[in-house]
Amino acid sequence: MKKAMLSLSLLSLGLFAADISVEDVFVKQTPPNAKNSAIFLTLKNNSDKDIALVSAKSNLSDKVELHTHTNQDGKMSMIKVDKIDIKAHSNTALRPGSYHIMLLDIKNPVDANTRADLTLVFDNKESIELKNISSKELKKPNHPKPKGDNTTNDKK
Ligand SMILES: [Cu+2]
Repeated sequence: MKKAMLSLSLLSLGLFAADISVEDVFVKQTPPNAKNSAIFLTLKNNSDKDIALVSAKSNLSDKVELHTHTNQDGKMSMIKVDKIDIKAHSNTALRPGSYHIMLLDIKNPVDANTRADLTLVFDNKESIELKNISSKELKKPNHPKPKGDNTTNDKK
């Protein structure tokens, strides 16, 4: 058991750059004819300075953008952002419904066998290369309740 823990921590050390580390990275699986996907991850800033993610590249798409979601008048929409900030000694999570690395015009649909490579470039000139990122199936967000369904949590 101890041996397994050790090799696991060595493995994660491999993902460390000096100032930024990456956790919980995955690419979203898509339907067979999908045009777009996204990569999600958590960025950890281990330094004393604020750092920003400024661009990304991937083998899955030639058009990779940094995006976030906004909620305007109750409508969720995606917008492109120039950078994603990671404050000193804190984490920024790229998660469904929030920040994400958008893969536009993907070359192939993303299925369970897809492995993604990803390069992250930061404003301190550091970059991080991640290889063989596995994919994950995301559950659809909760469907709106059908009209007239006033279901509550009351159990009778
Ligand atoms: Cu997007």
